Amino acid sequence: MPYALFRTCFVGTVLAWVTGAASIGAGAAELTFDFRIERGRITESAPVVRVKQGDVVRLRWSTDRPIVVHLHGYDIERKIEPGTVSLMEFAANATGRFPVEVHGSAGPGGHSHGEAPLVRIEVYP
Ligand SMILES: [Cu+2]
Repeated sequence: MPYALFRTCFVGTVLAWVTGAASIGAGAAELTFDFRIERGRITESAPVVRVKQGDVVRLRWSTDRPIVVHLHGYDIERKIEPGTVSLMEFAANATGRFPVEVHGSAGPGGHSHGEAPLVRIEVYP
């Protein structure tokens, strides 16, 4: 499955880069947010995560059923399984508003989305 292999390589690169940024840590905060997904929705209504550019952001996901979530812009995808916590970690170097969406099971590389994003990440300069 070439697409999956590409994903794995890409995520490995990003994580190594985040670790480097965190060790420099010039005033950047490290922020962790926990989200619980039930029936494909976040249990709170459309949360917005607001961070500053350069912050190291960790999103921790749990779910009541298998689901794939995708952080647009930063292009981080995670498959989340019930009974585990999946981590998305990134340095918020790009400013703007980035939706996290649920991916449909349209096969590798498929890109179908639900109606509204689960969460919006807002990165301010
Ligand atoms: Cu997507």
